[in-house]
Amino acid sequence: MNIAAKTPSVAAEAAAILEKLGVDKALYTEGDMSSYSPVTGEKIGSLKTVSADEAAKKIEKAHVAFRAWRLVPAPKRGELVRLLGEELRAAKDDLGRLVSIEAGKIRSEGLGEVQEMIDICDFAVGLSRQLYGLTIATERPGHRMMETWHPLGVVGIISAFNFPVAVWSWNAALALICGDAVIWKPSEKTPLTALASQVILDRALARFGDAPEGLSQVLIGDRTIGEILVDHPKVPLVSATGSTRMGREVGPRLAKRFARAILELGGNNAGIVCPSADLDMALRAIAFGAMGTAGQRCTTLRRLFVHKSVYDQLVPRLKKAYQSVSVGDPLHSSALVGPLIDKAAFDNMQKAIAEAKAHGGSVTGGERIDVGYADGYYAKPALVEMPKQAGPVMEETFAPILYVMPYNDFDAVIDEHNAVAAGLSSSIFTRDMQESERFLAADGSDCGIANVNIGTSGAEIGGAFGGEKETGGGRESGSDAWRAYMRRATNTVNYSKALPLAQGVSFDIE
Ligand code: UN1
Repeated sequence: MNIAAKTPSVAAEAAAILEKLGVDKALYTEGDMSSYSPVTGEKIGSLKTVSADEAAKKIEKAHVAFRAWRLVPAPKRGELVRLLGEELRAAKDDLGRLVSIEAGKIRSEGLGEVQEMIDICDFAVGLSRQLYGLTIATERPGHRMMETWHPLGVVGIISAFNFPVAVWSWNAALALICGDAVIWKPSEKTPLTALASQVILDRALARFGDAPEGLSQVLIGDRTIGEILVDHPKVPLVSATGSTRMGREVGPRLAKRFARAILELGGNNAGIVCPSADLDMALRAIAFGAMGTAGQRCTTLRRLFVHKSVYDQLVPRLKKAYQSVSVGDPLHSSALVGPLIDKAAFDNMQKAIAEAKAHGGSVTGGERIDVGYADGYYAKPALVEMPKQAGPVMEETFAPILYVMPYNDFDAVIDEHNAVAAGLSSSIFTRDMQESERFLAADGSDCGIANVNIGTSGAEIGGAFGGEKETGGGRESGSDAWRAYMRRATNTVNYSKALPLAQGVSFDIE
């Protein structure tokens, strides 16, 4: 079922939301950088960009803010993030709607993204009283050894269009409780949600009272502005989300000046459906993982290995789900699949499908859907049955294409699962604990996220988020990801009256 749109003028709605949230109108009406809604293709903003000089000045200002903020006790810094969580709760509907307008997410996913922001705020508030260091046994009498975690500096955040605000909040909430200042370069495709998030944080800052000015700032601009952030000596950590190609440029530049990187790059995530799998459950998880967010999550399911014994039971049902899934305007319909971000994304999808056909693939779906907007790029999600893993299956195409392949042997399928360059998320559907445990073991999935009987996408914020190999190796969000935002000092204190040296070394001067 394809759902036609009724109401246009997304631009007017975006402007109304921005005004309600309190974003300065000049910032998005008087500039020279255009932003568009993927829902209709309409222009929704003319953004003021920063010059290279202004960007550098903002970074200097953030550094001054950091020097003050690092002295505020961590639980008090947590209070700011608690207020941010409150403000986000109050703004959830508006910001969620703006995410839908600017990134094309369906309503529940737009709201889900803001919920993810609220969740990380709650997590960070608790963490603000738990920035623990260890006390370590020393080999010397009358000594104490311990670790202290100190604020790091200005944290640069480069985010992608597909999670335009949640990924910022994972980084910002942690950085702020860790005593850091943050500077954010959002995707050029989603600058309005960034401006909105900044005013929401500004409201929390106003309520907080005496936080230093410039603690959180946004840099609107193109990649040259991102480069200033990456190269600036007063930015000791850059957390960048985007393509592996972007990471290949950012990583070495940061390494050159010994800055830290948290890189969250491509994913080519796979699932394995074993003979004992609950197929009803697998079907639902696969459908959300592969078609949800129009296939535009880093964690989207892109490869599916199905055991030969259940292939003919599962794959026809999956095809039916692909044929019947509703694709449409996410703002004015209840469609489950919204638009691709732009024409380039649609063209890439078509290119991958053509390559898959050339490699023997048999395609269900994939065609453009007319929802009534010439400049909106809607596509039916594609399910491609492949004889084997080859050609485009080895690459991440940021679109709803699921490659399905049969398998016979469990050891061999684990090897195939791990044969791609990326290593973000993975899942197995089985009721056989030997298979599930093997998948999670050292010789199982090589990804940063490995799941059993749930899909590859939709991770909770409480776990560390990120992946291996060409995914970049960074970890954000939950668990102990906070450590990347602080510097560790090892302290040894001598409270004795002697000076024993470690390793029994003697060095007796006269
Ligand atoms: C991303 O696509 O960059 O696990 C992040 C998920 C979301 C985050 C995805 N919580 O799908």
